[in-house]
Amino acid sequence: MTNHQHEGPYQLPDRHEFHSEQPAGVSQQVPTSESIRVTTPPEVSGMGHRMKRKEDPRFIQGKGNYLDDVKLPGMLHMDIVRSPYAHAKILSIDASAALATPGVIAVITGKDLEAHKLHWMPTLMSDTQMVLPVEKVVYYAQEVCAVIATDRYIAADAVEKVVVEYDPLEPVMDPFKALDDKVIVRDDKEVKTNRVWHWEAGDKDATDKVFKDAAHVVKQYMHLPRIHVSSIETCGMVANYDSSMGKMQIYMTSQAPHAHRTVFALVSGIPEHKIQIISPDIGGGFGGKVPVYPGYVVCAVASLLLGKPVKWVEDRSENLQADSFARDYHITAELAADKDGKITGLRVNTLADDGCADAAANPSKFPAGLYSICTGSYDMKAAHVTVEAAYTNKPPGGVAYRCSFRVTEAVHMIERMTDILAHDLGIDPAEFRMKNFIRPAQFPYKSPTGWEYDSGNYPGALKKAMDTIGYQALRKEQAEKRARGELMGIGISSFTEVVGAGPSRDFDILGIKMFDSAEIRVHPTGKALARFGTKSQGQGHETTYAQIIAEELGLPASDIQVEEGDTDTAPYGLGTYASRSTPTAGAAAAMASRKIKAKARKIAAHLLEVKEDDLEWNVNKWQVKGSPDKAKTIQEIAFAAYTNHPPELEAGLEATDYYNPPNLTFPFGSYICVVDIDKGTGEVHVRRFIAIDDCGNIINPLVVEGQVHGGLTMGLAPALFEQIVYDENGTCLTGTFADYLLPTAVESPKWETGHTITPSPHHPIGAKGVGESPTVGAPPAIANAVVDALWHLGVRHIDIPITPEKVWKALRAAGVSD
Ligand code: MCN
Ligand code: CUN
Repeated sequence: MTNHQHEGPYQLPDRHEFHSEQPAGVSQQVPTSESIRVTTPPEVSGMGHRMKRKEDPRFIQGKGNYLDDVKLPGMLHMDIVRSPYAHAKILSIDASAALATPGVIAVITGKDLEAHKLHWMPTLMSDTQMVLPVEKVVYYAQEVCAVIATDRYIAADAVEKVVVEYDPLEPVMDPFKALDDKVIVRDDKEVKTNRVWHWEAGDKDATDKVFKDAAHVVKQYMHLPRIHVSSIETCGMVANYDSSMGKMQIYMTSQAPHAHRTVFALVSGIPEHKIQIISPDIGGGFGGKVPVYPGYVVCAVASLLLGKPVKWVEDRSENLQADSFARDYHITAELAADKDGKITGLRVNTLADDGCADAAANPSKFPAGLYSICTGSYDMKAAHVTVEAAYTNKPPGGVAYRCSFRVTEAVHMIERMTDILAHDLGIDPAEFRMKNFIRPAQFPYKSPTGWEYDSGNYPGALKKAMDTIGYQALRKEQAEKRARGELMGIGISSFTEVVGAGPSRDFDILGIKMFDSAEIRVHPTGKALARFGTKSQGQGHETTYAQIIAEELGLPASDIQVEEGDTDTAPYGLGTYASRSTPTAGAAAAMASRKIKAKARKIAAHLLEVKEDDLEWNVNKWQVKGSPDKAKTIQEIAFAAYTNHPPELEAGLEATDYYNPPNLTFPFGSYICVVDIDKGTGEVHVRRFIAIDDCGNIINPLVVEGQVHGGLTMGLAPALFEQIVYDENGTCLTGTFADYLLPTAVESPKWETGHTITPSPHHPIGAKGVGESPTVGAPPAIANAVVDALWHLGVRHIDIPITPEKVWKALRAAGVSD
């Protein structure tokens, strides 16, 4: 591919990445251990206990309360007419037959919304997106108009009766062709170009110099195709406008209810205190429930116009065809090394296919997310990274799918490049990594693209993975098999993640600074209610937040009720994505607990008639130093806080904390994958997969293992199976699970997991996020294993998903057949 060095004009401002100075001391060398820290007894179940998830009894019994379980009196149902073209003018919409259907209440078109100036909406990246089209459609399955009826099935039947006349336009599906500006996707814009923005990070001149002096350079183009999260629950909303109260109550599949409330208030003009967003139980989010979809807006408008509750729930094909996509990065990377095989520099040029709008959910300052973390776990002198974004006739989106803001793309690139360079130099990939890792003694480590890694021990994790899987024995087995003509590969991925957005100074969504919150109320009888600005979609927050508070206050985790997702009751927060809940709201839970503990100390001193300084904390009580029998438990203190508090103190035992982290957290890990390849069919069989993760201190090992198992399966999926495919007309060919392949238990290996523990030096409980690490780390381990099996045949790279067809073709090209 060629790299286009075109300079503007762009639709959105082009940017050079900038990082504010970190406060001193947030990153440092921290010792690594293997044993999980446990300081409370099982009755308390603070951090480190394998407590079973409190939410599971209701989920397992089918008693969760999901969006589609919400049924309100008089509720109407909405269904959506969608475009059969990727690019077409709308000549007319005739809804008369639909409206004549008994039970149909209304049909809402773009023209109806235009009357209220609601036919366009802002995206979370300050771009604009159609809610319903007036002039033309810009992607296949785009929302064209909505039918509201008394019954879900009547609405679906009436959708078939709406007659839309289109004048098809040529679509532009290839982002490289889009840059020619022959077909303009967004002719609503002043500047007639498909160029969205240009972004870069790192030092170009220093990188060019390193490449000039390099002894070895490898170069590779790779495409990470469009993929889609496949949550069990699709997206939906129940909007309930009460005109007598002037209040809009919204049930919504939202990973970020407060942020969505603010966006709705700004766009609709409804005062923010009159909007309540309730995010009920969510059946998987994975990033797909961060964006605002047109369906949400139309559903809310329908309730506003009709004065009745309106429900909209997507079906599976709508979800697969039109919701936010992930990846779609075309990457050309170059990695340089000196004569001793030491990596010196990285140069990356990227073309991002944004679809018809930049509707990613990135922090404002980072249009390419945190992609510049792409120097990964390796120490090098210089790096330079660019991304050019293009509009095409595809649905908007760009981030979702367990990705920590584009870290998946960054890690796939650097881990593939590292492997290619090691193979080219004839050095074992494990040895090559060990030689090039940022060493533990180098922390605090400042990366060439401006990140300051908080703590890490990369050789420790790789060594543990190698010892666990028996690396040397596997290499021996591979050599023997190769001699017999059998194809076996071993792949490594030693990734660095970056999660916890974010320090408010650099991170915001639409101007709302990123932080997160906890509010804890300890009741007189020593039971507690804790509310958060995040929103679990299956991650187990009801259990793990309770464990953090139990750790700090000694209240049993089972006595702490955790609530999230109702904007009328929860403190303001930015939501759950980018594995940020532990680094932000988890920290807030500890900090709010500590405020309560400080007040509890004053109350204990009053009750025990001693000075505060004479007291020390012991698991769940303040006790007199030297006489531990003189003590007050947190429960006794809680009762006193409402019945016998010191006269100079306010009654009650509550605290709130809005936590602004001083830095992000940098979890990491080393994964090793072993594959066997069938020479006849090209099928890849993952024989073993070992994942060693380091997420700092572990709150609940059972939950972390669950996150890793699920995340690894979601890494296997794009590595071998998943991709969204369009034909040349722009029709989506992967709109059902018959064409969009997911791995089931049959295709998934037995995941072997383990950990090292290198605490975060700046997080109050030393924890880092973990939710996305396995999805970030797994695909390159699998891809590296496949290429490792085929390298001696001249295969340097295969793009994911690595289908049997691709492998079979590579084998054929190499003259191998069975
Ligand atoms: N945890 C822990 N110890 C640590 C770190 C985390 O015990 N050192 C626990 C946490 O307490 C939490 C869970 O692990 O219960 C995940 O924590 P964290 O890494 O902070 O991530 P979030 O809670 O912010 O979850 C978001 C992350 C993302 S961005 C995606 S995408 C994803 C993922 O979580 N979506 C999921 N995992 C998912 N799991 C389920 N079941 N469903 C989804 O939609
Ligand atoms: Cu990028 S998927 Mo998670 O951040 O909700």
